[in-house]
Amino acid sequence: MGTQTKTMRMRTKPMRTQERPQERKRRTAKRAATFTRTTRETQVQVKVKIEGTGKVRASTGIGFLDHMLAALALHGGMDLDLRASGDLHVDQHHLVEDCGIALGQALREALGDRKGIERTGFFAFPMEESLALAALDLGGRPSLACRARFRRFRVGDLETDTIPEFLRGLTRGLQADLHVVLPYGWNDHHKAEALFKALGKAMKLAFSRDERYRGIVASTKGMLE
Ligand SMILES: [Mn+2]
Repeated sequence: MGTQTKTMRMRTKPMRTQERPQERKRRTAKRAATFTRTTRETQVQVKVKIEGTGKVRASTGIGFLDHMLAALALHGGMDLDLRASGDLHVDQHHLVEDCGIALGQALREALGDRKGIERTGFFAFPMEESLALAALDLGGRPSLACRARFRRFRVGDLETDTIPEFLRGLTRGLQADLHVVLPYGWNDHHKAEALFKALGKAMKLAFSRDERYRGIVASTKGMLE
């Protein structure tokens, strides 16, 4: 009887193989990347640090896009320096889409093997009369669902029909599945800004590290593809 009680009270430490100092360093290091994308149409340079300190600079030649990128980075808790130039004399399509692709690629490089991270994130961001929802999965399969309508052709100097193109580029660069919804709202500035802020917050959560996933990817398959 006594022996049995003793056995039941026994506690076992979780089996965890000793972590090499090198692995620990990599697991806890600040995640950052620099990425440049050059085509005949545009050039985009991105520097990003996932564990940021509020240093954000965006310069694309489109003021409202700069404002949106700054909002995304700030609410995503990351440092961002994004500079872009290109064929704005054609229209904004190439440049905005390529900014999305390049930002996605830079983030993808900064994330590395995606081990030890939350992987998914979502957020509902209110902005006065508008609400934006964003749900993100870093599962490795690029896909976009965008349910967002704008009243005007432009918001500030940004053509509103390029917003889904930015998001599509981002999902391709980042290898992520992204859903954004604007269930209601009136003012286009508020709607766009709420959308980018919701996305930043969803990213912050999806990128965050969780000790419970140490050394593994958060997938029952054991890999992300
Ligand atoms: Mn604003």
